[in-house]
Amino acid sequence: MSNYHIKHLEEYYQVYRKSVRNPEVFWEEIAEEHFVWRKRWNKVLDWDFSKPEIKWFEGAKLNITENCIDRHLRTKGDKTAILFEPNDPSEAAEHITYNQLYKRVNQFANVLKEQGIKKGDRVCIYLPMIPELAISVLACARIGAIHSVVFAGFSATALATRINDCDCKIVLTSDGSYRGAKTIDLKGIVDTALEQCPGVKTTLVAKRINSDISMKEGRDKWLQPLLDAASTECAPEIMDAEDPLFILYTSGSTGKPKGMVHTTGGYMVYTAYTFKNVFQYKENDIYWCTADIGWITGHSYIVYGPLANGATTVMFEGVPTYPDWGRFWEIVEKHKINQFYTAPTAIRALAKEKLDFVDKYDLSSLKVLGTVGEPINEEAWHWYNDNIGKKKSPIVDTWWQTETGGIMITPIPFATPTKPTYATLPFPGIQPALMDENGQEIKGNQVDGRLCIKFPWPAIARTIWGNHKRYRETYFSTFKNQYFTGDGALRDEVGYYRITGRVDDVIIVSGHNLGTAPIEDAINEHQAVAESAIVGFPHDIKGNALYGYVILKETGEGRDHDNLRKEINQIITERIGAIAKLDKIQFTNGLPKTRSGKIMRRILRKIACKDTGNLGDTSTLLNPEVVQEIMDNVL
Ligand code: 7RM
Repeated sequence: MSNYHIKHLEEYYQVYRKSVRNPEVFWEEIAEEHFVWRKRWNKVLDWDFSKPEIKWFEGAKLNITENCIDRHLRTKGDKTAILFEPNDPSEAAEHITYNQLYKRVNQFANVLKEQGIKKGDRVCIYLPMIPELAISVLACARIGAIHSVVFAGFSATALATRINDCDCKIVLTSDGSYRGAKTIDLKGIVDTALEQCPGVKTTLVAKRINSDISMKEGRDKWLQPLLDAASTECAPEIMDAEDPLFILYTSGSTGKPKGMVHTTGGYMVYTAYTFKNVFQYKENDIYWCTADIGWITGHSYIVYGPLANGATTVMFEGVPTYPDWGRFWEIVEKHKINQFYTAPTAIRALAKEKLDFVDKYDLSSLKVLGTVGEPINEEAWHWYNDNIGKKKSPIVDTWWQTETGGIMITPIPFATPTKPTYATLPFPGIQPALMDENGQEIKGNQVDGRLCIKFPWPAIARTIWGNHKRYRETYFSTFKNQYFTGDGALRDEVGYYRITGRVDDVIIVSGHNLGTAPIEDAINEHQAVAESAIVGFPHDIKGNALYGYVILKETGEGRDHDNLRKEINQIITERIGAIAKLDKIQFTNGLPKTRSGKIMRRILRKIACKDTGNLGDTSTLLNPEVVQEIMDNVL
């Protein structure tokens, strides 16, 4: 018998030991007992981190939507699969049952087929948090097309880069979206993006805000009439376990975004198993993850993990501030939410507001609270624990990444005693290692180092789309035979992990990963800018905010600095998105550089953080005099 559902600490340790002693037997039992396969695998695991090559359940055949939908119909066809809560609280929530989801996914799948989409084709999805988003994701999976969801807050340029990188044939979008009191012209953004995307022949447009948009003859088609005409039956495409399921882009510290490729069988097993245990989901529970499906958290823990367990998963279209700061808690009361999963940045923002916004609502349905996306500070942890969980709902601080596909280090609620700011223990099957600068593993407890994973798990991304070399170099070459996460961590006296943050040039702002290089590239496009460098500095709500040091060309001299700041942020918004805007921009005559010409970000970071007591080793600096100038003018 597999230990699909872990209920207490001793059981966790038993299961964990088994997962390390014999990973193949461990994962095989879970895969066998809890999923439907059209054909069994020949081999559970084949791997080599030096190539790197990782294959789980090789030879197995399946369709993930059969596991997420079809198999539940007999026993829970009338259960709500997706509970859609609109932006406007006065608009009725929509309960989509498993029976209805089956029909709507099949219709959408048939529409995609009619548009010429086949197994292996890439489909770009640029939709707001409306049911069509989840349904189109599943429709792609139904026919074996590879979905590439692009978060609908990204700009036209960012969208075009992602469309072109993986040669999407089609874009699924909407006439617009609601975001609190605002509407956003998504279709206009798509139109701009597609000027640079010759490969896209078709767009399907969902109606959401009923705006008057222009439709390009021969390319743009309204979605609804096509759906209405389509059959509600669509046989699932039978996929190999290692066939790609989706591509999802994540920022790197350099270069363009990386299209992480996730495959079918292992991803399904891992996201389902983690969902069940991390949220202790029981039949009839209502589960809500506030993320957007445009991020990995939404893929794994709004769509695939919950649906593979036959759960009810809430999709929220709006924002935490609309119509007021009580919206999250109003929804918790209204739908009697049992598991609530959000990000530290949201918690910090909510904690700044009056407690009245919380206390007005009955939160007694809550059983488990989750957080993800960045380290949660002690203060936010206690606010969440005291005011939302009323000290009775365990907080699961879940550490994981786009690349890991699923939750890696986390408490198991009611089993693992929690500790503020600690993600605690590795999930079964996960073998973390802390490494020192010389590439040696640091054993024992009360130590800190760079966080690596020694052994594959079923949901690890298999490659970067079109660039396997970059995959190897980014994740498998810093430490021999280890997957390197890019994070630093410490391990306390009982073996609990605390993630301390990125050790590379990725900055996490409000839970969004931002690489410094693409932002600097955008700034440098301004005709008055000669050079720039970005660092993070602590911010009450966002966790980190961005600080930019900018050197102007002669053409920029004497210009109005405030105006330049606006223009720089405007370029960033156009090239990347508003999430990458700089909070502070300091104009300077130079940047501290090493002799080999590398900007010493370490120093810039300390200055931006007002932590200049000890700047560390500056002996390799080519131009030490600029440091003082920068310090004198810090914002
Ligand atoms: C799921 C997600 C990944 C990066 C990761 C960390 C940071 C995520 C936590 C966290 C501390 C956490 N995917 N991170 N969760 N840091 N505690 N519980 O966020 O690809 O967008 O980001 O986020 O630095 O490497 S992601």
